[in-house]
Amino acid sequence: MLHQNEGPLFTQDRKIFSVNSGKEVPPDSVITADGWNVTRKLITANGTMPGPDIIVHQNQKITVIVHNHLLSEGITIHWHGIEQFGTPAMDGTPFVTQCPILPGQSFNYTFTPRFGGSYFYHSHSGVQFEMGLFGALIVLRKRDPIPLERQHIVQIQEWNHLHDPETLLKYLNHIPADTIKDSTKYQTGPHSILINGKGEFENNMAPLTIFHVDRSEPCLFRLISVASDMGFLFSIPGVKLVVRETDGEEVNPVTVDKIIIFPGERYDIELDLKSYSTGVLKMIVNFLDGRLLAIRKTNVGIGLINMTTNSSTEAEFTPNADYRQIILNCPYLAYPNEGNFSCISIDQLESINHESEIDMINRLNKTFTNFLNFGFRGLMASSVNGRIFKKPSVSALTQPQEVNTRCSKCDVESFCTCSYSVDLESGSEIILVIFNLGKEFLSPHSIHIHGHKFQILKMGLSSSDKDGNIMTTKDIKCSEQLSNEESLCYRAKWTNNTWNDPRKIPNINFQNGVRKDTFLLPAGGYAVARIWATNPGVWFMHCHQSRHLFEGMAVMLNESFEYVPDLPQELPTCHSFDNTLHPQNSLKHSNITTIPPESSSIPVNEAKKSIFGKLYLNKNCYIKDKMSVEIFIVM
Ligand SMILES: [Cu+2]
Repeated sequence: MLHQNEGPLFTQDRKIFSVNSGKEVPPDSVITADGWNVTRKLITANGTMPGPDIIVHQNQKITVIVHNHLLSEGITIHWHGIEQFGTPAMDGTPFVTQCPILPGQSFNYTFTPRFGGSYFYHSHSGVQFEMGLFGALIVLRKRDPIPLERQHIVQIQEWNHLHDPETLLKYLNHIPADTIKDSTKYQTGPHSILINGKGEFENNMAPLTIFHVDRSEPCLFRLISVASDMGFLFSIPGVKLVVRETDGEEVNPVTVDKIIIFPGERYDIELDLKSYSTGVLKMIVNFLDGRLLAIRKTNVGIGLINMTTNSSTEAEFTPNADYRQIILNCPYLAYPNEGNFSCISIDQLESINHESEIDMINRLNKTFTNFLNFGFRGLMASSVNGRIFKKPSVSALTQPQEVNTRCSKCDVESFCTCSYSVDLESGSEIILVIFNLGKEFLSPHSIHIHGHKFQILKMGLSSSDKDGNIMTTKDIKCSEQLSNEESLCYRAKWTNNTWNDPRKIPNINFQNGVRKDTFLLPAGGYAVARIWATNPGVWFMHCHQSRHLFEGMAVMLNESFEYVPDLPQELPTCHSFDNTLHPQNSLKHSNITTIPPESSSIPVNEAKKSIFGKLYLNKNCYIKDKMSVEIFIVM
């Protein structure tokens, strides 16, 4: 660690000290990460990692001015989970909804969060997210039962304290797959887990994040996975976790012991600590390794919950070895290698429909089913339906005539590289069958959608045996000619034809299936999810595990383009210099009209009344009126 004024630092007793003077240094004056004594380059918002919390009210219009202070990289900021109703150009996806903000430029992101809950913002350009450019975005509801002063934000990330993520990414692609199991040998794997930017490595007693709670009242912890690739298992040993929300969707509360949380997911949990003695509770986060998500016992992430003002004794609880613990968000029917656990899958959560979805255009009585195989090829390119996603060289939303989405080189059993785009017909009900099957490498993925939340209607979980073999689902048929194990599974169907009417699928929940913008797709299994094509725009849908995204596991949803609202005239354009563009391959754009006022479901008056730019502050952080991006050299 390196301090701006004090020079090199060392850690001791959860504190940091100057090597030169021996003096203690204030813990928030440097980004300590896991306390490893080597410097690493970071890219941050306003100089902190995580960046400042942004806390706003539901239906409050906000503007965040992003200024790019970097010398050599373009950026965009994505508002993860915010559906951007009527403001598709504010989604912050480079070359899908906007051109990157170049060094020295700024971009005003103005939008209105329509639903409450826990969200976050992060760079969607390159590896800047992994280098520290992220922060929490919390949308408060009037009816939220726990007041802001008893809410805590828990951002969980993996950390490699030696390398920059770009080097790792390139390096990893050149290592033979069979040697990757020993990731520490190549120093490619993460070394530690950070909670709100703080963690430890090999008991180095680096400073940890401490959450101060008054145990006489219930408190809310908003878990946000800002991980790059890894799944985590979260628990507070001895404490029941009452799950109230996920991804901004309120659910009938479930009480669990542990939660699996994958990159981009959020879980809001309520804790009732009245019955505990005073002292310090430990929040524990484990890495989940491999396709079976084996619980790693080392490199644990720790956060401290201090239930008194000045005690450092550990709180008492009596672990009961016979007790069968409940894990939420299992991607398998059971956890064969991991002790005494019961599983709750995500489709067992029930949504509390306090508010209906928002439609920018009218719904039609039409249903389309799309099968999307998130194919994973180990350390080679990943794809969706065999299309390895290539970023357009222009902003697809704002320069539709210049986008080439042709994937003509893709065959039923071969892949190709292209800017894959799926058209969604205006106003229709879209059933997405999302799976990970075929002869490619089976792996759980964290599937994220922009502009929508998936309503999870059904999960088709696979099962696994103790040897790590996965028994894949038989509900999906990959090919007429080949077995599922032989096919690449790019043109899949339901095995049972009657399921083409989604309402005839057994155990499907159209009533109150939970809505999530990010979910854990089981290896060898599937999810049936629903969206309504009533939010016109071009939306990115991709695996939120960065490595898989970079390799090409992404698709654009070209939704109701003729109803895309008027975009700000001044939006920058960008393109390669290429005089061989073929306009006939562009996204459908011919009848761009403004949205008919009678079909808008957002009351115009309400939008006009909303407050402009007023941000609410968390007591533990600060926010400037401008968010800037700066390089900080730390550690
Ligand atoms: Cu993935």
